[in-house]
Amino acid sequence: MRISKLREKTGELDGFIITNQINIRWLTHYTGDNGLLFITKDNAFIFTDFRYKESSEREVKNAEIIIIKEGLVEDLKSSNIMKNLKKIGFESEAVTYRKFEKLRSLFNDKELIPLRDEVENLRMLKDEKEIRFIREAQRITDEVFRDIKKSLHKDMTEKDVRANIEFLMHRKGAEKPSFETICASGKNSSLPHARPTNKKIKGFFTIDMGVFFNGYASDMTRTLIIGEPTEKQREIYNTVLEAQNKAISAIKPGIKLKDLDKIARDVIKSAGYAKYFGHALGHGVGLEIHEKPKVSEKSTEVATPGMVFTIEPGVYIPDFGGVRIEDLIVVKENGKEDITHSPKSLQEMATPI
Ligand SMILES: [Mn+2]
Repeated sequence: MRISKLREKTGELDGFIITNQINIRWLTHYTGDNGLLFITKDNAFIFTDFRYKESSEREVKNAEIIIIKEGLVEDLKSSNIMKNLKKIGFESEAVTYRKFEKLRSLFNDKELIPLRDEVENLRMLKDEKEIRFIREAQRITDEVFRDIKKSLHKDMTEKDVRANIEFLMHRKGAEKPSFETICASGKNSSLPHARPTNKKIKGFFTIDMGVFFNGYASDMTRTLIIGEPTEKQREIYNTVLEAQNKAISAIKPGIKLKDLDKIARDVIKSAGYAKYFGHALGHGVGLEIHEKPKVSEKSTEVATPGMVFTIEPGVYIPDFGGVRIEDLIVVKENGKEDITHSPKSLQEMATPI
């Protein structure tokens, strides 16, 4: 059970206040957006308001639901659950300064201990069910991409394509996009996080998209080449693809994530494009679109079965255009599984319209 795993990690505490709503969801399946989870050595309590009374009673099996009268922290105090407890942890990144002051004044007889990433570190390793949801989110994403690629024509703008993508996401059973869909073509494609414009699609055309399914995200990028690819476009495209393929091939339990970043970066460097690849190689994906582990030069983690992360090298040349190719990888006991099935060879991305 997830809560017991957290207790094992934080054994010195008498209680732990969880206020990051995603962490509360992961620990208890509670999906409301106003809640406080308090975990003791033997019990767990969710403080929430009337709006989530019925839904939380349906969702949560491993914590007692307490409907608040005054406020999350005030009711935690008046519940007296904390009465004989001394060492209380809280999530330093999920408590505003104002809330912290309230905690400090209401619980001035306790030792309040700021903690970081305790739940996020556990969330890095997905169980079978979580991987199923991510795989399903990616399956929908692959289907959307397949249909979109067939539907492109020369009079479409970036915004037209974005609208069609998001329509299809919903039609195919997604909850919603997992982030703002990127459709960036021509010179716009040199901006890693470009916003879609009213310009007609041409040149490199980067589509970065994903959906939520049962709360879990997918994330994929493909770069199409509208019209006949030029020599320079071919060279850049194949460099990024080679960087991605090499990094993915190297994934297996035990490899350092920073080594994966280096493998991809070295390919791009030897092709002379090092300064045009300015972001990390990848990031974890789960209940959040960006979560631990980061796959970068600074990563400290090693690939471990159950991790799910992206591999997304890119080359972005200002005033020319850019290419990014992104797949979603699950680390497995015997290696890895690339759960992205959309094509990505240069031939298949060249789109004469
Ligand atoms: Mn990504």
